[in-house]
Amino acid sequence: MVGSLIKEKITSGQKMLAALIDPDKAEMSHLSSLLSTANLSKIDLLFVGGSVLTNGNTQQTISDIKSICDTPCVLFPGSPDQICPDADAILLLSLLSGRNPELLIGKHVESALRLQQSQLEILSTAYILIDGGAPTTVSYISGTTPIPANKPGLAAMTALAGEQLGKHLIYMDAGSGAKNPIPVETIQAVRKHTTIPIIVGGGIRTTEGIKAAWNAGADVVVVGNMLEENPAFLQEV
Ligand code: 1GP
Repeated sequence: MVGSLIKEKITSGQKMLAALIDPDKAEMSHLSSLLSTANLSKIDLLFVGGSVLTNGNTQQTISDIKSICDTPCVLFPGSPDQICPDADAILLLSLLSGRNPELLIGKHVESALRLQQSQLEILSTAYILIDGGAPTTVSYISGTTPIPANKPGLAAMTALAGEQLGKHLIYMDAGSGAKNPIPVETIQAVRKHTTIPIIVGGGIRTTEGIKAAWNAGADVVVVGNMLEENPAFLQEV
């Protein structure tokens, strides 16, 4: 179970790395070279999904991944049509930084029965967008404004509200391809005020960036774009 794996790693003082796989960019040849590097680099989790898909097929991507490696696949869905029962778990995201009711509860109601039938492990997640210095697909598609990067207190209050609402995880995201990653002060503020595991991603392009997020309190760091551009960079981690 992915939730237990995260807890075990935290208990044993280990940090985790997740790779974001975008089904739109996941042809088999690309996946196999990326995942052979992922195996070598000991990536702990594969997040699969995107804010919006054009021609990608989540089901096919999960099946291709499962034929190559046994790293747990966690859905990171931008919409209910990305729910795939063959994954190991799903980040059931509530976009708490925004005020779009569809992404706070509407889509969850629509997908509740499908999720129950899928028997996917559900990881209820407080999803918090932090401004990454330029508009991102996720803020545009969700129709929400991210929390300003220089307001760590607001991020901490939002994350704490998520924990009080019973979420299992916090995912702080600057958005895929963000110009700036989330400032360490913001991660530290959220860590100080919450006790549940913290996932951090968006715009992390260096091994120093990964370590800075870990040291600031992230339990899981997510890399997407940089891994697609240069899979070898993870070998340094
Ligand atoms: C986006 O956190 C992920 O949701 C990964 O972002 O593609 O910028 O690494 P990048």
